[in-house]
Order: sequence, then structure tokens, then C-alpha cells
Amino acid sequence: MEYKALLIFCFILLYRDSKGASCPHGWTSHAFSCYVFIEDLLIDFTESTSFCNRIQGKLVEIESEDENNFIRNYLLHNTTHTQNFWIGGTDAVFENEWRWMSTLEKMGFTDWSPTQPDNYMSHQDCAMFFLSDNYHWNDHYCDVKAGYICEREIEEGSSVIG
Ligand SMILES: [Ca+2]
Ligand SMILES: [Ca+2]
Repeated sequence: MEYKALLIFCFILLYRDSKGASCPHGWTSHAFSCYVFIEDLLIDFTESTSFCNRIQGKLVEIESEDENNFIRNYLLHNTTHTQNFWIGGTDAVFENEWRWMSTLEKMGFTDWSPTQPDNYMSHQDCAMFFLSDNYHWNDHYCDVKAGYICEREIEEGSSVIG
């Protein structure tokens, strides 16, 4: 009985969460994050990281297939379909040890294109959604200019939960 009550309570929290949660203007919500997709000002990996930090976010970090599907679908259907998009992951420290920038944690979920990462010419250290591979991931030269996706936590409104 208590277990059931707990389940209902969690459901209400989640429901309120999704109803009351909001993203800043111009950002798109999915699950517990807000995303902004930028393809009009193409910049390199380092510039993308600082740009996202300046707008209180981070270069997108993808923890699950669900999150990846959401972003890929967005890129395939809601962009001009002409650009690559930086992801906040790099193997610049140790070759072929891919980590997320904000935490330096090793990547769990990945969606590399079948032939990637190939570290082409021995210095491709930054991850991106690659247009030519139908927006699966590729490692590319970090100084290449591309679009980018910033991510930030969804705002809970006035209520503070857990
Ligand atoms: Ca590399
Ligand atoms: Ca590559």
C-alpha cells in the first residue's frame, strides 16, 4: 500500500515537473533539458564550448539513446540540413578515450557512425553530429567550423523538487 502511494506521489511529481517546467525563449525542451540549435554562426569546438557557457548552458552531452534520438530527429527535420553540429565530447587528453567536457566522465552511450571515430590524419579529437553520415557521430578536427547544440537544465518554475 505504501509502495503504491509512493508510486502515485512520484507520478504526480513527474507530471507537475513536465507541466510546470519551462525553457527560455528560443530553447526546445525534451525530458529534463532545454536545447538550442545554432547553425547561423559557425564556430570551432572551443568557441562552441565557450558560447554555450556564456548562455548558461554547456555544449550538449548525450547520456541516452532517447536523448540522441530527440536531437537527431530535430537535426533531420528542423534544421537546414546543411551543417555539422558539435557535441561536448573530446578525446584530446588520451586518444580514443572519449569524455564529456563538463564532467570529464567517460562517454556511456555513443552513436558513432560505423566507420568512426577514425582519428583521421591522427588528430581528430572532437565529436560532432555528422551531416554526411545522416547525423550519426563523427570525430573531426577541433578547429573545423560547424553548428552546435547547447543544453541546460529545465527550469522548475517556483517549486523546488527533491
Ligand atoms: Ca582522436
Ligand atoms: Ca572522423
